[in-house]
Amino acid sequence: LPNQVLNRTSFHFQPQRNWLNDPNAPMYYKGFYHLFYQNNPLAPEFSRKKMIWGHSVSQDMVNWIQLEPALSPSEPYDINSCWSGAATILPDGRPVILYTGLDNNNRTQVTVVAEPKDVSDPLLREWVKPKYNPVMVPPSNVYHDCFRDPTTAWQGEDGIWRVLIGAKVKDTETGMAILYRSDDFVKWTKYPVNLLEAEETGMWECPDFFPVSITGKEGVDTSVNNANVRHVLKASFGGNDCYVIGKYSSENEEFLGDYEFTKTSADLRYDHGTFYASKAFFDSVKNRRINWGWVVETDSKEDDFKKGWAGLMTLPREMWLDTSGKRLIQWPIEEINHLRTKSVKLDSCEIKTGAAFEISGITAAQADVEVTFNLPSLEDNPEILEADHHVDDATLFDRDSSVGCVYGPFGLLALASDDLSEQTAIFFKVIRRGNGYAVVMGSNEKRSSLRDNVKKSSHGTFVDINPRQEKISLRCLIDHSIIESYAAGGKSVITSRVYPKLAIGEAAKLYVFNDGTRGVTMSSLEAWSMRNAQINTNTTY
Ligand code: DQQ
Repeated sequence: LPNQVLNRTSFHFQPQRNWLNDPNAPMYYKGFYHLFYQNNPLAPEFSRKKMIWGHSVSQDMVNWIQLEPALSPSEPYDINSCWSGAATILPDGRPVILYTGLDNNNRTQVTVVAEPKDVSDPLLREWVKPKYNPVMVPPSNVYHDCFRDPTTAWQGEDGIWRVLIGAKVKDTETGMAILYRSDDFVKWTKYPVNLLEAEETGMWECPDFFPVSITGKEGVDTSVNNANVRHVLKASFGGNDCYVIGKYSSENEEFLGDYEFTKTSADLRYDHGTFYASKAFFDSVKNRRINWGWVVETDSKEDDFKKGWAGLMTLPREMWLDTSGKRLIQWPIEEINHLRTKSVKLDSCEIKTGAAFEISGITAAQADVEVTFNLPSLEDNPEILEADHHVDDATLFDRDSSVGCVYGPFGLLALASDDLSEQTAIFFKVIRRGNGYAVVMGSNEKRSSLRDNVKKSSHGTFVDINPRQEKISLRCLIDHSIIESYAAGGKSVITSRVYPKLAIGEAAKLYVFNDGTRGVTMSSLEAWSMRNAQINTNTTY
């Protein structure tokens, strides 16, 4: 088998063949979870001519059955593609989709309603487009190709429906979420004031808007608004999914964010790696909010044609507000743990400076790893690297630029070959900042593959914990060519897409390493082999 084929994942959502991008309209309906997605069914590349909605169903969000496409171009208003959108469950339980049609007039982006043909079918196999479509067209201050991606709609206390559309103001770089309102889900009127906008951020794609509880992990349905919730507005721009937490009032039609988008690393991000165009939904079965994100390939188009497929979803992530109220926490849904099989467990031990020791006994190419570290003697040490204006983010977040800094880089080497010529380091560094210490997390792809023509980035971020008081925890889900890394119980997340040439199948290894000049304590490590999930293998049509 060509190496590229061996990079296929075993428990991440993807179609059997060809192209996937954005998740669309995730929902739960009559016993099934539904996931729709942007799909070119004819080739492993984005189609500039015709994109459709792929559709799969599942009872656990781990194993999936592929159904026939849900939406395909058929009408003058969507003849050139069915782009992203979302589902809303109406008060009587019927689901309805709002999506982006690319019309027959210069591919103008319009908003289209689709309804299930038969609401008694739990699989929702057939969707119809009512005669009154399209229901929204770009307003005069927006170009025809900057108006798309309707959110899940919500009802205010007045019973009126609201929805957001991602857009950009003509001839500027001001991105915005335009608010539309409707009494009947048919006739939609633009509200004169945007729910949110920000200069210099460019086109906002795939906005999302939902409440989060301030009292616990439980999710809340999209129309809920009271003193116990705050709201999250997410927009995809500049290659990242950025979010603002704030207070929303439907009465004043106002969202007061705690800060503003800047299109810099100051923005809060769902994920600091390869991740885009995510979409969240409320799971009424387990009372939780779940987010799906798209992970693009970072190899070449030629490689994608050799593989015959391109694009995956992250694992579905439960999302809730951190007790600080300052950020969201994300964690793979508990159902993923059912794939755990053979495990290894290590007792607390010291990871000496320069060490790299192998964690054997599991399938390292397909694994779930949980590890915690602590720094026994983190005293006031002037030798510890200081984050001042001399150290920019690129240096700070790069593994190699600080080999030998006192604490770190230490962490895991995933998808590594036995000679370590291939390895993806997921690591921490502890640095001095202000009067205290800060923890940096990174995922370094520079040595991830001996192959050329694949992108090898260094991703990084700060982790919001105090290393003097808290252990530094990391969970990595490794699946052949993707590594999802969750630090501090999901406070910071980095997804890496890597394409090893040697570290494939049985030859892939996992190591714990420490390149700092001081030892660190690994207080616990548990790792599991992961079973294959059944993902879209049995097509029913
Ligand atoms: N992808 C869709 C658009 C959306 C973009 C087209 C984001 O609707 O804005 O496939 O990745």
